[in-house]
Order: sequence, then C-alpha cells, then structure tokens
Amino acid sequence: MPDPSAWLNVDQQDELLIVTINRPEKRNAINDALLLGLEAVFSAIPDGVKAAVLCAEGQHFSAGLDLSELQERDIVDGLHHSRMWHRVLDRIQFGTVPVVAVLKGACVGGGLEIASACHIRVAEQSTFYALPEGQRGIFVGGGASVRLPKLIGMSRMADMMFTGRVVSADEGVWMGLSHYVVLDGDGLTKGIELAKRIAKNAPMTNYALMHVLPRIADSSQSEGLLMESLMATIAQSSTEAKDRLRDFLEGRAKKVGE
Ligand code: 1HE
Repeated sequence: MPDPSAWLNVDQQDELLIVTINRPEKRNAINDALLLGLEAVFSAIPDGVKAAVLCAEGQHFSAGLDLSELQERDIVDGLHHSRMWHRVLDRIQFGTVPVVAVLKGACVGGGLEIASACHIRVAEQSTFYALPEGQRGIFVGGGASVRLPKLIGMSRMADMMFTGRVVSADEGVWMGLSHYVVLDGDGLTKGIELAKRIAKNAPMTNYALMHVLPRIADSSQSEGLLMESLMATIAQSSTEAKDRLRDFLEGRAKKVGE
C-alpha cells in the first residue's frame, strides 16, 4: 500500500494540530491508504494538543471515495471496506480532541461523510455538497446514513441522493451541513480561530460534548436525562470547573459575549 504520509500533512501549532489532506491532483479523492493515514493521525494525537483542524490542499475539500479502487472489490471486500470507513470516521468523531473541518469546493460523497464526523464545519463560499452515490449506482458506505440525518434530517438526505442535486455553501449552512460560511476566502483562519477557542475549554467539557452528548441524543428520554445528570455532576466536581466558577464570581472571568 502506498505511503499515506504522501497525501497528508500534519503540523502541530502549539495546542492545535493542523491536518491537511494533500491529494489535489485527484481532487482529494480518498483511497484506502489516505483513509488509514487519517486513522493513524487521529489515533495518536500528540500530548498537549487540545483541538485539531482538518483542511485540504487545492480547490476542493474532497471528491469522496477514490472510485478507481471501488471497481476492484467483491461483496465481502466491499463490506469490510465500508466497515473500515466506519472505524476511521468513529476515530475522528470519538477521538481525543474536537476537530474543526474547513470545507471548500467539492465536499461530496465520502468527503461529506468525513466532514460530518468532525465536530464543527466551516465552509468557504466555494463549497458545494452532493451525494452522487445515487448517480453512481451505489449507496453511502462511510456513515452518512447515520450522521447526515442528524445534521439535516432524513428526508433532506434522501432528496440529495434521489436527485443528486448540488447544495451550495449558503444553502448548506441553512440546512445544517456547516455551522459557518466564510464570505471572504480564507476558511482556515476561521477554523483555527474556532479551534483555539475550543482548546481553551475545560477538557471535561470537551469530553462531554464529544462522547456524552451524541450518546444522549441516541438515547431514550429517561436514559438521556440520567446520563446528563451523571455527566453534569462529574463536570461540576472537577477542580477546573470549581476554579472557573470562582473566577467568575470574583470578577476575573469574561462575561458572556466578551
Ligand atoms: C477522482 C475522483 C474520485 C476526481 N475518485 N478519482 N465521488 C464522485 O462521484 C465525485 C467525482 N468527481 C467529480 O465529480 C469531479 O472530479 C469534481 C467535481 C470533484 C472536480 O471536477 P474537476 O473538473 O475539478 O476535476 P476532474 O477533471 O473531474 O478530476 C481531476 C482528476 O481527479 C481526474 O483524474 P485524471 O487522472 O484524469 O487527472 C479524476 O478522475 C480524478 N478524480 N474525483 C477517483 N472520486 C465510503 S463510500 C463513499 C462513496 C462516495 O464517495 S461516492 C462519490 C464519489
């Protein structure tokens, strides 16, 4: 298998890890080596890193699955391949640090699946979203059927697949595909700014948002409320929470909006 580091740049900037998909000549199409490279990076976040930014070289975030590899798979290989995507994207979603995705150009198929496993999505104005699997005669296999309905609702996802339509950056933010649209060019600056803010949170808060909130959302009301109480009690009893509350009460902490 080719060396995945050829298609991934990883740059630690203090508390942030900037991970860049670097295969622009193939519009950042994701082959197996690149996917496994992402798994390796997000499985070994260096000590001291508190948030990550996932961005891409070139004009496009990702054209999705490398279709040249798809042609060679039989049914069993196809099943393992889809499960490999699930494993890697779970590694991003349920890893050790929150991940901010910076989107531009094509964010389609598997590219949208990767973006939807990240915790915050910033879209440059050039971003466009699509699920061309329907047109290619296949089905999503990288977790989109689970993650996208949570972002935009099942019927909007079905519409994207039935019709193959392209969703613009502006429509995408309205639908819930991204949290932010950056009007003037540079999404990376915005992504880094957000990641720096996230890195300043108490680690227990970020843990709860990454690992507990999605489980609560998947639970029944009574289980969810119990999990919320347990998480709230653990978070409140941490030394960091006590210090932060004291800072506010004694006038040292920022007010909301400052
Ligand atoms: C690729 C891929 C790819 C480009 N796999 N090689 N994804 C798709 O169905 C999207 C397919 N791609 C496109 O529609 C277009 O490439 C774009 C709209 C993203 C960009 O267009 P453009 O004109 O800038 O680039 P291009 O000329 O189409 O592509 C440049 C090269 O990248 C070209 O290779 P070359 O050797 O001829 O230079 C393309 O073949 C190559 N390329 N996209 C392989 N996807 C876990 S399951 C997920 C299932 C899916 O993701 S299905 C959706 C797949």
